[in-house]
Amino acid sequence: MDNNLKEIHERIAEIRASALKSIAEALEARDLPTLAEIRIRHLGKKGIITAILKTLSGLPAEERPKTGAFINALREAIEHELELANAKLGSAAFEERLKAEAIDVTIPAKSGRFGHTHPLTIVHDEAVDLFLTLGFTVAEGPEVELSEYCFDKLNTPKGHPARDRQDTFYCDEDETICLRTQTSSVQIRTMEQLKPPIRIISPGRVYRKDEVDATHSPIFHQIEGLVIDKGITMGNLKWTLNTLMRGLYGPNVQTRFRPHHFPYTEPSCELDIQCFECGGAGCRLCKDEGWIELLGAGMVHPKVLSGCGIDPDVYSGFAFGIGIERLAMRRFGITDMRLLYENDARFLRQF
Ligand code: 2NM
Repeated sequence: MDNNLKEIHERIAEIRASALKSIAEALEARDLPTLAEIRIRHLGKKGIITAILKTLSGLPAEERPKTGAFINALREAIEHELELANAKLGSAAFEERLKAEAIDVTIPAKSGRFGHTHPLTIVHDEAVDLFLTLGFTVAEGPEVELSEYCFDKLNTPKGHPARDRQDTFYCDEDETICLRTQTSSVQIRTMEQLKPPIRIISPGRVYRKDEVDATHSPIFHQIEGLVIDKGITMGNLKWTLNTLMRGLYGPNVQTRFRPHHFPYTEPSCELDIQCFECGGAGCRLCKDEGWIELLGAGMVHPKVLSGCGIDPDVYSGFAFGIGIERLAMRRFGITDMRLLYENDARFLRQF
């Protein structure tokens, strides 16, 4: 029995010495995996400490508590040393990671490549903003529209050349539904729904059966405007459009109102501005005319008003339509409309 006791105590001393030596070596080698392995080998369920505890049963009863306390002290010593070593290595490893992953926030950033606003959108936004400051509201409507709203209610009855299959995309054989050829249909819908005073613009996409060339596209964009109230005159029309032109082309722009014809306005006119390239002398941009045609306008026809339930004896109003492509081309000196749709970044970057 004595022999047995002596053996166990020698074994405990051996384990203590070899465990502490391995821990010290692993710490020296900064070897975290080995520390983990030492922990399992000594303190694990099937580890050395558990095994030696089992041999307690071979001791006389009076020797067991004291020897058990020795083994527990050994367990605690190993645990303590392992924790110390882990803490030392752990914080050192953390410091190393911090150093390796440090970011120098004082290095200037690489500048990214930004996109920018399309020239059509630039002039669209400018024009819309100007109208908003004048108290207009934006109205929208469908692009697939009843022919009634595109033509009939705009004093353009069946048989009118504007309704020709050559010019308009119809969606059915009966020609009752079409792709809108102008956003006037939105003005009609608004007049039917709201009582005057009305002050709206309707920007949007419109469709014509045109072949693509330097100045035509089957899909293009428009801003139309409409003002209806008591006592509205051609004078209000001229002031509004002159104000728009100054906003778009600067305070010195010269305008010219020329008589024209539209079925839905009476009287009707077109608005030219004096060529900003040559000052009116004649050049390539204005095709030697000195003037550049920009938009159509007029006093809303009494038939159009009454067709929408507005009494033309009480109310009057003006309307106008501007092509956004034309506006952008004049504004930036672009001579081929197709460039606006090809989305070649080398072209678009210039604006
Ligand atoms: C234009 C030219 C002249 C116009 C007329 C109307 C409505 F609905 F009030 F009758 N809206 N837009 C109009 C007038 C459009 O585009 C060149």
